[in-house]
Amino acid sequence: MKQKNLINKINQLKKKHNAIILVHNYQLPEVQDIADFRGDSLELSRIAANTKAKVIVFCGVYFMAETASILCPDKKVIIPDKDSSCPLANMLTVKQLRALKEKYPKATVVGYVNTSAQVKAELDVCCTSTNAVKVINALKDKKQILFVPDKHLADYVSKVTGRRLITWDGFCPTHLCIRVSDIIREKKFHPKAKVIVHPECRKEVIALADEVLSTSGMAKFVKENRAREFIVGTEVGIIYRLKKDNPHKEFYAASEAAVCPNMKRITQEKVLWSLQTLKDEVCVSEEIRCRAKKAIERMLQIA
Ligand code: CIZ
Repeated sequence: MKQKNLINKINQLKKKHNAIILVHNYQLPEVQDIADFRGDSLELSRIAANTKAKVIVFCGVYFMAETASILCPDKKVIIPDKDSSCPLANMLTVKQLRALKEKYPKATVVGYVNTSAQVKAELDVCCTSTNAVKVINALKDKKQILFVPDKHLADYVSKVTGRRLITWDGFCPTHLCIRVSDIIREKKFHPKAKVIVHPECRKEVIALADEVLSTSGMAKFVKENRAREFIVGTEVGIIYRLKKDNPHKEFYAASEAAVCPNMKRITQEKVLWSLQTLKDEVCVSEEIRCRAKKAIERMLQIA
């Protein structure tokens, strides 16, 4: 089908089903182009919760669509490719988390949003890369904190807050593709560029950054900052958005290897299929949903 026809069909079906398309910052350009809203996982979930639309087409990895479903049980959340999973989220199972909680029974458990709904149900508080520092700072009275599953984010948060955290050995394989040598090379090519990196990067990379930011933090920072050039240390998909929003600025990927294959599974064809079939629906059991929602609500109260 020709691209124009495909987009027309998507728009007709959106109207028919009262649907909106939410697209994560790391998605393919063709998917970003049909977004009603783009953002990070929490921004998108909050839009999902507040929209009048009845159907949410969530273009991101599975845990993100689950988060939207946790926050809006009255809506149908569908994902155009249910196999878009997050390797970092898959690195911590409920069983592993329960064993860790048994080892540290008095610890407050903080979990990154990159976790399954079942793992979220075991948390005291959830956090995102935008608010992790705020969340930890708000737990001043807590003696012991477990921070799961990303050890690099935990290391960064620990450094900024001065809090010792008990961590898990999880990591994002895509962010680990970004190396110190990449930043050094790009800085040589673009000496005036500001280096912005994601806190899921390794600490040696973070040490070379001008700013450490989530994807929504990056979108805001580059818009407001006077610099005209930026070296971007995160999944390369965000560069399409940054360039589209800031056509007069230049963006250079710290590493072209930082591609998340799961984020690239969704295409315009799959979005059309999703709207034609209203599949695949993301379902979280009511018991898990209510417990997971509490951890998200605690985060929202703090941040
Ligand atoms: O919360 C998100 O969307 C993730 C995983 C990263 C980010 O910084 O946007």
